[in-house]
Amino acid sequence: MKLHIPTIPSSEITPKELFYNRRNFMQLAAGATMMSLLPQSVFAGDKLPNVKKADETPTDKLTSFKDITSYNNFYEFGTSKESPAENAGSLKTRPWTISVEGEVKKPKVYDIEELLKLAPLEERIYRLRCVEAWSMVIPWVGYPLAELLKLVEPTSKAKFVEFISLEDHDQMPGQKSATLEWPYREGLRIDEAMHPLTLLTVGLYGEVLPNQNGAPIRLVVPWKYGFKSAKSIVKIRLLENQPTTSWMKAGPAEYGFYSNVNPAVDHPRWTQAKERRIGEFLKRPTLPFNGYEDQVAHLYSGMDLIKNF
Ligand SMILES: Nc1nc2c(c(=O)[nH]1)N[C@H]1C(S)=C(S)[C@@H](COP(=O)(O)O)O[C@H]1N2
Ligand SMILES: [Mo]
Repeated sequence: MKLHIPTIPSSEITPKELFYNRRNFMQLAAGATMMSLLPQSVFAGDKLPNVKKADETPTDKLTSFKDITSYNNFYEFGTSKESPAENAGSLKTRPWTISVEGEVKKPKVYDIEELLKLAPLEERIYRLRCVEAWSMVIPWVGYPLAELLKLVEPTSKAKFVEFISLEDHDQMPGQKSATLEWPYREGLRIDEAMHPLTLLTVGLYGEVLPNQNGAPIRLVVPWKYGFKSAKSIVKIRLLENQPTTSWMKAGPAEYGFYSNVNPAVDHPRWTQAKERRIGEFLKRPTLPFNGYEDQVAHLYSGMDLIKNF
């Protein structure tokens, strides 16, 4: 690497400046050597390199970066919509690993730097429908979770996949309250987890994920209510039996394991027939499977989706 040192005519340099410039140069040189030895990391706000643009652009207008990053549900940082953006600065996203374990032939602890390079990064513009009857349209960056699951070789007993978020009461002040059972746990059936729409997500709007959106790595399952999309994942377990999720424990009559977006099945305390798109005034009708019916309805053929809500 070549360093550009500003050249100042020697006649104008005082002894003090001479010392200062020399010290600066030495620090720069030391920094450059260290940087080339360290693995390259990226942080919130950095552009993600080599992202393949989405081939399908939905007709819905994208939600603004500001709304996506300042109106969040991330109970580890408090229960109000503003608290994740205010508090998630304390989350340390390096070093970070995801342990993939359970019913797999090749369990492995993956480092985040390896996960970032595991498969080509793609932009995916998805609608996100929160169970609270609001929605957004978000240009995520990631790759199908199936790319990772294939590498660990699930055994024939692997019927479900559990996602476990970070538990660290110092970094995550919301965990000092028992608003949910910590760590946050979610789950999918194996065929849902392997579906090409299920995205292991590392960015949005072309940039590294902001902490409040689940940095450094989260799931996005666009045909299910938003809470299925676990943030800041540290463990993925393949299981023979259906896991119990944090939301099922918090309210078994309100939050089922499947939680497919379904305008025909109301939440016990409010209707799911309509939703408010963040940034819009009038409500719009909610679509079955959040508009992804053509791609995913076959996963549930023969199932009673009122019982399996
Ligand atoms: N670990 C964890 N993951 C989580 C949540 C949470 O509180 N903790 N909230 C969920 C809910 S209810 C929604 S709607 C989405 C919101 O994602 P976003 O803030 O990136 O829009 O994250 C989901 N993932
Ligand atoms: Mo949600």
